Amino acid sequence: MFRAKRYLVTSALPYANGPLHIGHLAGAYIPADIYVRFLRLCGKDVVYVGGSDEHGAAITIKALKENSQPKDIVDKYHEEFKEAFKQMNISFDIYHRTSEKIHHETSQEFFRELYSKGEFQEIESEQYFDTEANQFLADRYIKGTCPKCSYEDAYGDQCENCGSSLSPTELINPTSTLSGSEPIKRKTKHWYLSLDKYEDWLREWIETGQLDGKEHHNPEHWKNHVLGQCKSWLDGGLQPRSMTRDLDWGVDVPSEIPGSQGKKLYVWMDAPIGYISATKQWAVDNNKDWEPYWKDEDTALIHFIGKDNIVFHCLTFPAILKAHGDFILPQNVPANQFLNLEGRKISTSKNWAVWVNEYLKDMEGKEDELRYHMIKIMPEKRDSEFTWKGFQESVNNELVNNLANFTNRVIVLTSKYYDGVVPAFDENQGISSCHDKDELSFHDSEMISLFDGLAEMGDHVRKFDFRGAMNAFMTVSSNGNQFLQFNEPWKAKDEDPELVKVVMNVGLQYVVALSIACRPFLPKTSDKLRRILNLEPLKEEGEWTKMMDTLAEGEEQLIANGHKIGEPEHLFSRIEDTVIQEQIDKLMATSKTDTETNSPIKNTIQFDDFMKLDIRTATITSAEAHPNADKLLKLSVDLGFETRTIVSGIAQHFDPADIVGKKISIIANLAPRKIRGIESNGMILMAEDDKGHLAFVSPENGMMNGAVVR
Ligand code: B3M
Ligand code: ZN
Repeated sequence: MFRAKRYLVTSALPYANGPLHIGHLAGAYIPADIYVRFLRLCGKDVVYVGGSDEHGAAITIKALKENSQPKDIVDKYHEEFKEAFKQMNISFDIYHRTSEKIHHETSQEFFRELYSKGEFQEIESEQYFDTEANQFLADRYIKGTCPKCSYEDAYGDQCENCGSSLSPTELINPTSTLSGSEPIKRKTKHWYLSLDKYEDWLREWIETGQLDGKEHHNPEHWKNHVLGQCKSWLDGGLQPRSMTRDLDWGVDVPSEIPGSQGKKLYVWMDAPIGYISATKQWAVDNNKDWEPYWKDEDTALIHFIGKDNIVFHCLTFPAILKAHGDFILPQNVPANQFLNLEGRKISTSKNWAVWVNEYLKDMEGKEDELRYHMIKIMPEKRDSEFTWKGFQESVNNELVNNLANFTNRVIVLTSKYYDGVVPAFDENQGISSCHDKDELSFHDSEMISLFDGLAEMGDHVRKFDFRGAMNAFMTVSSNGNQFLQFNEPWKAKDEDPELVKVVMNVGLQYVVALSIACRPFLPKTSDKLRRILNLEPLKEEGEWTKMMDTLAEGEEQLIANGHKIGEPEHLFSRIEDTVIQEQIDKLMATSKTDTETNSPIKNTIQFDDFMKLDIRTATITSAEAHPNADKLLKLSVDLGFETRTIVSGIAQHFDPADIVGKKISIIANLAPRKIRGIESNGMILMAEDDKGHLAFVSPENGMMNGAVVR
């Protein structure tokens, strides 16, 4: 079995072309931060690296649109990110940036090595060129009609409607999103990495966990959706992928390579190498050696990312590392799914987001509250949803009513009964407990319950199940609360003062344990609790392990008798309805509608074009989930003279049972096409409002099926 001697943990490098939102936090930063803090609390050797991804077409395009320079944009966002991460207490050992010299050199070294090993194929191809903007167009900046599902707003690399990955030349009626003009094809030469060559090797590594004949990792420890995505890419067959671009911003293709002029590294080649350059810089700054973290087989490399980055971290980057040689591969890539917001996808262009920097201003001091709620709803296995109401409930019902209430009661009562001094107690006191264990003293049996609860939390963290871990943590807190409730020291104080000493001592042990256990989730709260307890703040140097050892041995206490605690102070305060309502109002008021963003009226068509469409009324007679796609429904629709199957991308908007019997309109003469294995005959007309809600376009009551709409 693999035993890590050290850990190198990474969080995806955010693109420095727009502010951070809560989806970023939930996807790649909070989970990584929990993990590394826990590892440090266990005394592990861990380096946690991150940084801004400052290259890529998105940045040049933004500069072009804003009439500024790429450098100005990345400088601005890099500083903003750094500050936001700091305030959210994301504990990077280094937060680097890909515009640094050390990164350009490291990336070029990779390119040279792959080039000299003959890993690239030089391929000349025709690519879209925007003559107005005078540049080749990155896939994302070409839009057109999806050849698979006819969705008109598909991007050059992907159709968001049917999920197919596309290449820009497949799009029907392509337009440049830069100038709005129709791009022309122009020849250009690029260096392609033969991913196909690595297909078998990658498959073996991912599916069996074997690496070159040796056990590398246990694939059962990988998340299902990560394995599933990898498998579906592999099953689709890997193609050579271009590792260079025609851009004027990015890492230069090394100049000694013939034809390198004007060519830059593809951002997805250089960005993951950013993890390595960040580690190098960290080593320089801290007088350490970076190489063991990337080259020793007993290092565990863990990448925290969002699901849209899976292919790059599980296939492309590992292939690059392998092609280069001498580097280790990730032990795990615990990617998260997406976080939605108030019923809709988070969208930067529609300003449908909770921006981290605004949250930090509006909700000053409530960093841990946000962390708490994000962990609670973390999209670990499936997409999840943030609502402001949900956030409020988490804070008021859980942080205030459970954690803060329990700790505060213990502290206040200790101050009141013992003048803040941890009471010594008699081992033989007390027999009744809600968590009774046979033949153990009252105190010992409580300490064992505490140990068990904490151990459970630790198990969840190690499995990357952070929701489960925080749940276990909160259970420890509620057990403490129950214990206090059960023993009612406020009633027993006068009749049985000896018992009350035991009870209060146990309560204090719990609070100390919570001050350590909360650290990965709520670092600021940990500091606060330690201050209230008049204990040293945690340095994250093995304190968890020490605590577990102390509890396991059962001799010493987590907090010594006679220790004087500090002043009571509330850990959390309630969030009022008005505060929540303000946030909801702000979201609604500042979000943009489709018409303001990307649905302008399309190009004029002729009457003849319209007459080509055969639109008919129909009724949905059955609806069921598509077996191979969670966004799709398979519908039967009655046209009066025939019944057809239509596959429609509305599964996330309607429950199949609710739409049977609905009157609808369809395009009846659309060429049939297979959508994820099912042939679809026609398209349902849907209206979408500015909030992304969908409605059928239904004829008025009484209209027959199959009537012509014109
Ligand atoms: N910047 C994409 C993203 O933010 C990309 C991640 C790079 S990780 C090496 O989703
Ligand atoms: Zn499509």
